[in-house]
Amino acid sequence: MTARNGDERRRDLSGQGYCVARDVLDTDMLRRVTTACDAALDALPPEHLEAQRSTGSMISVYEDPFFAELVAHAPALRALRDLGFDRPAWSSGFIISKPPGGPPLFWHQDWWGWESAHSYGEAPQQLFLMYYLVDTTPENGCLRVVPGSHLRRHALHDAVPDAHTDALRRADDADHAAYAAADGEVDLCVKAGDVVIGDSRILHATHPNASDHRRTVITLWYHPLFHELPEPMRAALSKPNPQRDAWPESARDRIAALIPTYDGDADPLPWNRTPGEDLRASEGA
Ligand SMILES: O=C(O)CCC(=O)C(=O)O
Repeated sequence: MTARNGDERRRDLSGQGYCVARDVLDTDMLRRVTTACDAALDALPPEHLEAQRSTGSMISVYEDPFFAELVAHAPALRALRDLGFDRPAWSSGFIISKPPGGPPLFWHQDWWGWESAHSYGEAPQQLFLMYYLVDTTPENGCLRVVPGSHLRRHALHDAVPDAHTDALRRADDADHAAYAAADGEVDLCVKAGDVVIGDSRILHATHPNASDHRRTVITLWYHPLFHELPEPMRAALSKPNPQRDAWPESARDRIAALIPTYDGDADPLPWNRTPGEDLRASEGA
């Protein structure tokens, strides 16, 4: 994929649901992030990977305050600013590592706010920043996406209404539609240190990892227009966070400007990860 300028990336994100910012991690930061991830992965009990065979590991970045540095990484915040988002908030993140021989990740989307009419409009509620620590290819488990599926219904929305089930995580049935080729899918191969920025509503999956090496990604969840979100959504995102509170002060200070806060009295939006009928197949359909 050739490098895209800021305007093109903005158009890619709103129309296709994703864009790529190049070289967001320099060699030193890439090495430090890889060291932190490898330490967390090497400490995992085997049961963890068995329960998450399709995903690979699922380790919260709150487990290591080092990741505050990545959350507040200036080049990443610049990439968001270039997209028009200069007041992002950040809520969570995970180290997701597909071991050699790992099966494909199931098709899914990650947004949980489908109870709100806001989730059916163009503005993004939540973005992922996915940092791959090795160059990705279809052979080692690169990301697959269905462009435009953040705004338009796709057959997968009905075939796999909520993919986050234990059976799909374990990859019990390799022939399930959740792992199959999908209409309109594209491979998203990137270089180590690039970041894929995507709308949390986009349908995405991965290829299996047929290489001899770990394929690790860190997914961080930002809310690019937090201050414009409906109050119940802001209330849900601003709930107390004991894991974050347990970070040392230096780590909390680093991310202080990114902490979602809401001081109104709206009830938090209920969690619903299944898009309703208002997600239409195409405009006017
Ligand atoms: O493992 C990957 O490449 C994708 C991870 C993913 O789907 C996610 O973080 O939502």
